[in-house]
Amino acid sequence: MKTVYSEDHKLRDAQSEIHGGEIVSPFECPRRAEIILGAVQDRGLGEVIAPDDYGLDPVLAVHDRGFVDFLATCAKEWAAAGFAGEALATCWPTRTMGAPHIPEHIDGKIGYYALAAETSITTGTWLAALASKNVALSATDLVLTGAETAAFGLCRPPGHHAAVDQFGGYCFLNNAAIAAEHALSRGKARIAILDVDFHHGNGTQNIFYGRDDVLFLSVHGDPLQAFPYFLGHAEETGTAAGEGFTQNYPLPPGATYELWCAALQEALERVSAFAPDLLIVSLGVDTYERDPISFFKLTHDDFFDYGRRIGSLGLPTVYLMEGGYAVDEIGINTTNVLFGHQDTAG
Ligand code: SP5
Ligand code: ZN
Repeated sequence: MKTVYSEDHKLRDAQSEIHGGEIVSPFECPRRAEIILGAVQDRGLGEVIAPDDYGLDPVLAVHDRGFVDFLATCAKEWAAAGFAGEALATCWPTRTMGAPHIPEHIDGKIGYYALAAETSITTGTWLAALASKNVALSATDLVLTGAETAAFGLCRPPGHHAAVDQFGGYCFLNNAAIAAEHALSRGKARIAILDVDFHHGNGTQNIFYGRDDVLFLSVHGDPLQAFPYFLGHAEETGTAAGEGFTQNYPLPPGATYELWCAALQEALERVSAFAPDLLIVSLGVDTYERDPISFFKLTHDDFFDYGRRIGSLGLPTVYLMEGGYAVDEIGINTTNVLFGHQDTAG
């Protein structure tokens, strides 16, 4: 299986994350991608190639123009406002306020476009996010052109928390959604997105909630107990034309592979019944038993096993990297899924 990778991910190198009331060094760090790349190379998964540049059109097919402009200029505006640290949101349009206007001051604007406070915006963030969506699009094109039956986009920063006009949860542009929309624009009729990251893919759900051409399925920590806390419940199944095209599988703290795999099997049956032209897997490996911010109990072997299950669907498949914060073991866990896939799909 080929891997698409860009060094530009290193431009996203934030120093601050709000965690447990402290400012800590971010869990989502450049070393994550380096360790995954190392495992891809050391274990001989396949060729590693650089992405093409797809420009902004595929981004604007998914995200709001004002949001995209905000991401592109936020770090500069923050510095120009005289703030010394990285850009962090501290004030939101909450349930009692709504948002009748978009603030002009960057301190207000960042609150309008943020869905969580933990994620800072730095000077290199925008270029890294652009490179990450190019990685996703290039990996998708490897499969769309028929050149490959499966491909791995080593995306960083991740994307699945990014909504139409919100960033957060370490995500800025929704790589999986951008890839799905791109595949539709290239003549594919039906796309399935299977999100196996520990966290609910609230952004992806948000983007496709009213649509019947993209099936969204997510297995994740119950939002009553885990980030992103306000979306990802089992009763969210889509709206209007999209009714029945979203399915969530929230699982409780301590969930083992037995429970997790039962949910995955249900999701895979939904994928098969939908018979998509393309399967996009939002691949987060923060389901790992020693992940520092998550609560599932998957082992190294479990990642290989579920890769086999996904591969046995026999669908054109693009894996796009999302989360995973047990950095020393992120390479083995990620490549285990990809080798598992290859083991059945050939
Ligand atoms: C892409 C991705 O995996 N994003 C995750 C963003 C999670 N950010 C908030 C984490 C809050 C963690 N609280 C954990 C308490 C653990 N003891
Ligand atoms: Zn995650």
